[in-house]
Amino acid sequence: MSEGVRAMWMRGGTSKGGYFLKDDLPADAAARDALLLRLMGSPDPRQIDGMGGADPLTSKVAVVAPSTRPGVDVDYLFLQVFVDQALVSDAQNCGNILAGVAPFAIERGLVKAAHGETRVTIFMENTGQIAIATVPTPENEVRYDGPARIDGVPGTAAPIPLEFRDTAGSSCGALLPSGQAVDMVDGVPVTLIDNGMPCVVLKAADVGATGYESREELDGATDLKARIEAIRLAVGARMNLGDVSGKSVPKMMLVAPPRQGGTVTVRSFIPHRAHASIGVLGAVTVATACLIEGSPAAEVAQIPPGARKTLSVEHPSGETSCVVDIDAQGQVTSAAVLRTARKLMDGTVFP
Ligand code: NQM
Repeated sequence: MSEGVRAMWMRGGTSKGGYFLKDDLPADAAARDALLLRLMGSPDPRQIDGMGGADPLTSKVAVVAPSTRPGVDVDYLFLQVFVDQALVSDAQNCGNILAGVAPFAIERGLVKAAHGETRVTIFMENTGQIAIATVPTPENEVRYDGPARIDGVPGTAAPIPLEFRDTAGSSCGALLPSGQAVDMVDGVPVTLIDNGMPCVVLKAADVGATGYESREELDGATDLKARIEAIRLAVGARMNLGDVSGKSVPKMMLVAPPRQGGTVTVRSFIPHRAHASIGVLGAVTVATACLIEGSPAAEVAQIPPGARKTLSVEHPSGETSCVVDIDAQGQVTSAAVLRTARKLMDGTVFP
């Protein structure tokens, strides 16, 4: 590997990371993970000797391959490269890095660009589910610039809508893995829920927070972090995730009433640092929690009427809108989130 590895670096939504063709990485998972740790510069809180940005949100990897599944264009494996531990985890999905997968697949020739826009069907290997990304390709080439704005990213870029179906129970086996809307953990009412991302949703006020803190305030709140980590560790087995001490899931979602005219306000821990905004599937999962009667999220949420709802999740850098379809039983049947992506570098990285 001393000659380097072919890679593209991209911003996907509000995250950033390396995009690799599966064939450009070692086939053996242990060798692949060792290489990725080296490329990112982990473990080191500054990742000074690598490409990582010293933040879980910029220490991410997409591994992409042509798919052999019927009706699917590409397979996408997401890997979280921990910043300060020698750990690479495939235990979660990432809807932000997902935003760069379709442009990358087109750029690498795995998918032929249509004239106008190209729909790319992506199998998300981490959770075994499908997402459909639509990429503007006006001249049969990916267009990155455009008018779409997402909170947490300066400026505008080409819109890449992402559609998700059948995300309930992606990692936990059921939308509500404990079988209940509310569980009591350490005296705090929580909803254990997975609509694409395993999450523990609780009222910020129940753990002594407001839900309107900045990322920096939350990262500095040692007692609060210890309290919610104790809750997280206690629910791993109930969420069918086992011992979660070395895992990046479940995410901890502290909710409060909306302040900007949206549906709900969230401060998320992913799980040990506060998120600068919110994850894509994390947002879909919290939005779904708001629709569950009797849940802590439902108590603080403002829900708009109709079978197709735009649920605006307010977060530290703005809001993320999730468009969800609801069936007659009140279940979410599909969700869509608008993202953008940007190609930053295409070349060779050296271990
Ligand atoms: O929830 C961060 C992110 C994510 C994950 C995290 C994500 C999602 O913002 O789909 O995108 O929760 O670790 O990239």
